[in-house]
Amino acid sequence: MICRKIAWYVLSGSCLTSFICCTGNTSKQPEEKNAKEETKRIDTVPGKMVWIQGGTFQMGTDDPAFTDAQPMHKITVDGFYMDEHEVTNAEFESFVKATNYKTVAEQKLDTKDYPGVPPESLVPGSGVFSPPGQKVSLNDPLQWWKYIPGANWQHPSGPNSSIEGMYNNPVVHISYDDAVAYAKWAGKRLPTEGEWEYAAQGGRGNQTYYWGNELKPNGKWVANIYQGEFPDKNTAEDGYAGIAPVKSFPANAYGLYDMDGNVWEWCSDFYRPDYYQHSPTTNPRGPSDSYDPQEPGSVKRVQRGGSFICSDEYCVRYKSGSRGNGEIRSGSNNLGFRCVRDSVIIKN
Ligand SMILES: [Ca+2]
Ligand SMILES: [Ca+2]
Repeated sequence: MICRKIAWYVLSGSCLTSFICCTGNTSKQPEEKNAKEETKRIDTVPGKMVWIQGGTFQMGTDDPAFTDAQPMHKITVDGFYMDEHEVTNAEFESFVKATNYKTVAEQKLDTKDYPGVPPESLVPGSGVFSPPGQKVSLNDPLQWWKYIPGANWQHPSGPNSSIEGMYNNPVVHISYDDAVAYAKWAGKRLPTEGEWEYAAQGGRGNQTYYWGNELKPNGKWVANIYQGEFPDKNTAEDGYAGIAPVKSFPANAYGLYDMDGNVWEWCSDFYRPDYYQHSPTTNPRGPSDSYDPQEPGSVKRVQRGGSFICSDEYCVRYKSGSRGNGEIRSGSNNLGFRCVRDSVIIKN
């Protein structure tokens, strides 16, 4: 996932030394007061959320390409509600209208975070996937990632773009901090990495892809990923060269859409590549802080599921069990989120 530090790298002319491939439901639970003291679980499903029954599963992968997702280990998660799809532009707009919230991509960059960069160059913006138009080395992400001043959730490709007609698309250019702010407003939270993977498996167990072991079951693409030669020849065989409206592809057995592909999704866990070697077996919530040896100075959280620019050629992290990560104040036009909510026990 692109790091907002791309701004520093681009603006300062430095090389990017590492690079990870790579309705706001405001309705409150009823608080009816009844003379009868009775405790019961709310079994009604909140709008656009599905109940994920808790259980035990194998987390991680044996794929040697994903050393930070090893070893495979058995964990148990409690049940929870999960948004059936990625948070959309329409949902995020409801949040912004209600709160006047400004995302990180819309805020001025702090000079102390970007040493050596002239203050006049520190303009709000975000990373945008910008295919170079010719074949390039896959070792240099700056060939296809550009820091675009004025790019943010309302202007996904830059200041001259808008979300008009794209209200059912997942919101993008969302940093971790932005996602947490939305979740709090909606009375929800971000999923833990364990919850996310359990939900993505949809009861299938650990397979190559969350949808199964075949890349194209029955000859059909079942997620919005990248087809063609990366990054300059996107054949869009799945119907979408960029982001797809949510629910454009089939749901998994739990009724969840686009867990694989479309846009990356934030999880609440701090990122550490060795966490699976000692994580708890019940409701793991991630390490107490983050450490990524590739970017040791950055505070990072986990991201999951890959995006519309993931393929077997580049950013293979849409595969089952694989992990992504990102700096918490960074966003890009392939990064969004979805929320979860605990079951609620109330007294009537
Ligand atoms: Ca696609
Ligand atoms: Ca997704």
